[in-house]
Amino acid sequence: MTATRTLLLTGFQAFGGEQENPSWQAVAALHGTRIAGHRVVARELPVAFGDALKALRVALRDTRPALAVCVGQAGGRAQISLERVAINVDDARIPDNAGKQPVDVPVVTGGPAAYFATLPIKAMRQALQEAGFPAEISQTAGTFVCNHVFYGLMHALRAQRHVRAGFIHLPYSPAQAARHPGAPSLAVETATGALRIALQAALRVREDARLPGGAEH
Ligand code: PCA
Repeated sequence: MTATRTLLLTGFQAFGGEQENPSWQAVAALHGTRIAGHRVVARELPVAFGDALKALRVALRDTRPALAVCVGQAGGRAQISLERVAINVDDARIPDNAGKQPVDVPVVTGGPAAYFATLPIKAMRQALQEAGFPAEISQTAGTFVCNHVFYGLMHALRAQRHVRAGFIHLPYSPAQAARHPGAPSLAVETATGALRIALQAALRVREDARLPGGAEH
């Protein structure tokens, strides 16, 4: 009997004065479903430097996933951002939910400057766009808790190259955007459907498509 392979998804708690976080709403909706023969397990992470990574490491240990994708909210962005690179720096503009505000400190002391996602991000973008979802490659996940978790994820899996991993940022939900005049938004059900398509592509595509084009952020 072959054990069912696991797809670990994480989303975040609300932060920065928001009432909700679409990243958790979208991944929670996929919890317990199957994507390309994989069982989806969703976990919620605190928006707190250090504690978020502890919770992520516990989730990785518990689930031993074949694919691990962390998801966060990027208020102000209009498209689903497939993140290319995690950098070894914490530099917070606002305090996290535990009141910590690290400035210019490494995520992992002595770690490499950056890790690339090991997801086929160009093929994922293509699959999303063909299905009608707004999607782009992003060259920075910022320097707040999302980049911290993305870097910690790639660092934790650095010796397990067969486990693919990466990070996806979602726009505000419409409820959030209503409190930020002019900010773009994406319905949570749309984000959930988009994640399913992106993850299917991530599980099916072995070698990334060589398609041109990054993004300005
Ligand atoms: N977005 C924040 C942290 C949690 C989240 O959903 C970020 O982009 O760093």
